[in-house]
Formats: sequence, structure tokens, C-alpha cells
Amino acid sequence: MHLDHPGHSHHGSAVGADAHRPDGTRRALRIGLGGPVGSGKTATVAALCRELRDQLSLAVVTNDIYTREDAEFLLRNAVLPPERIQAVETGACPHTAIRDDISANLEAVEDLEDAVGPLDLILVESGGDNLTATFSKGLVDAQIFVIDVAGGDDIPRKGGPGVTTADLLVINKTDLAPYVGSDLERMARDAREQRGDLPVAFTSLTGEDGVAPVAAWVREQLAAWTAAA
Ligand SMILES: Nc1nc2c(ncn2[C@@H]2O[C@H](COP(=O)(O)OP(=O)(O)O)[C@@H](O)[C@H]2O)c(=O)[nH]1
Ligand SMILES: [Mg+2]
Repeated sequence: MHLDHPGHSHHGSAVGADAHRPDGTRRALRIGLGGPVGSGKTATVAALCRELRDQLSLAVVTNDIYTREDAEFLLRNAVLPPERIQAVETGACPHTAIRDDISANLEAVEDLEDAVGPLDLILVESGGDNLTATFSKGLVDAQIFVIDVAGGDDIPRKGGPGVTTADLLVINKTDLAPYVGSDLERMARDAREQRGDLPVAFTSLTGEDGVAPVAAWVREQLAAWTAAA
């Protein structure tokens, strides 16, 4: 339990919101993925879909500023059938669409549940922003913040709400650490200092099964969600 992070349930897990739809059926667990542009959010979503789609009923919402590029990448790579992927175009401010005016995202989530539900899990990828973008708790039940080692190994030390409060911090592209001179030990130490007991996963999505630690965390969240419902 993390007493310094309100909103955490008594199960030692991030999820704790109302697990039911108005008609009494259990709704999907919603997990947000935020973080700077290029850190590997879409790659993480794609890898999670491949890892989980055989056991779970999944859908994805993407947020792009003016395009549908992330959704198109997921479609091109056939990680899910097209009817399970919805794109929200956010205009100039991607953080607004996941934090302040979440109506378009909520509509996308609800449309997916109506169209292809019942769903176990909906992944919502943010449009990519700076280090301050976090999801409204009205939109997602838990959030992952994705940074990468090539963005500089001082990012965990600099903190910010994403790094400090996300339910899971993913530090991606560990395969690049030797080339960009990033010190993974130092990143782990700094992250621990900022986050206390909140978990951190180091990933490299170029490797076989590189998303495994994130998938394991998602499965834990889902188990807690199902137990609560
Ligand atoms: N070397 C390496 N490249 C990665 C990794 N994960 C993602 N990438 C690449 O980084 C670029 C940006 O990834 P993307 O998922 O689109 O980032 P997003 O903007 O956060 O959604 C793409 O070219 C990916 O192929 C990784 O673990 N290692
Ligand atoms: Mg993306």
C-alpha cells in the first residue's frame, strides 16, 4: 500500500474504481499509457496486444494530435482486428484530451465496449507530451508512464507527475543504453527515490518477449480488478 499516493486500493494494486457499468455488468479495466513522443508507447501497446490477445478480450484507443498514425501502425501490424482500435484526434493539446476534457476518450472507450464487448481490458495511449502529462482518474483505472534510456538518464531524477506518480514506470529501449551512455543502475536508483515502492520495469522491445514485465503487471491489475468486481 502507498499511503502517499491517494487512490490506491487496499489490494496493494492501482485499481479501485467502480468496476461496473450502469447496467450492472463488469466493465473493462482501462489502462492509460503516457510519456514523451517516441519513448515507445505504441510499441508497448502493440507488444501487449500480441502477448495478451489470446487470453483476454482487448481493445485500444489512440490519441494523435492531427492524424491517426498510431492507430494505423497498430492496424498495419494487425495486432488487433480493426473494430477493436479507435483513434481520437486531439487537436493541439494531447494532454487536455486525457486529463481535462476527456469526453472524446470516454466516448471512444464506451463505443468499443458497446461494439465489441464484453471486454477485459482497454489500453488508452496518450498523444505523447512532455513529462507532466497524466491521465484523469475519470478516464483510466491505472496508468503506465513510458520513458526511454535515449531521452537521457537524468529523466527519472527530474521527476514530474508522470515519473513520480504513475502506477507503473516503464524505462524502455535498454538495448540502446550502451550507445547513448545511459546508466541503468542510476536510473533505477533515481526512480526508486522519486517513486518509493511504486514499481519500475526496464524493457527492450527489440528483444524476444521484451514486454514481459509490463504484461505481468497488467495481469496483476486485471486480477485485482476482477476480484473487486
Ligand atoms: N531500439 C529500440 N527501439 C524502440 C524500442 N521501443 C520502441 N522503439 C522504436 O522507437 C520509435 C518510437 O516508438 P513508438 O512506439 O512509436 O513511440 P511513441 O511515440 O511513444 O508511441 C519507433 O521507431 C520504435 O520502433 C526499444 O525497446 N528499442
Ligand atoms: Mg505512439
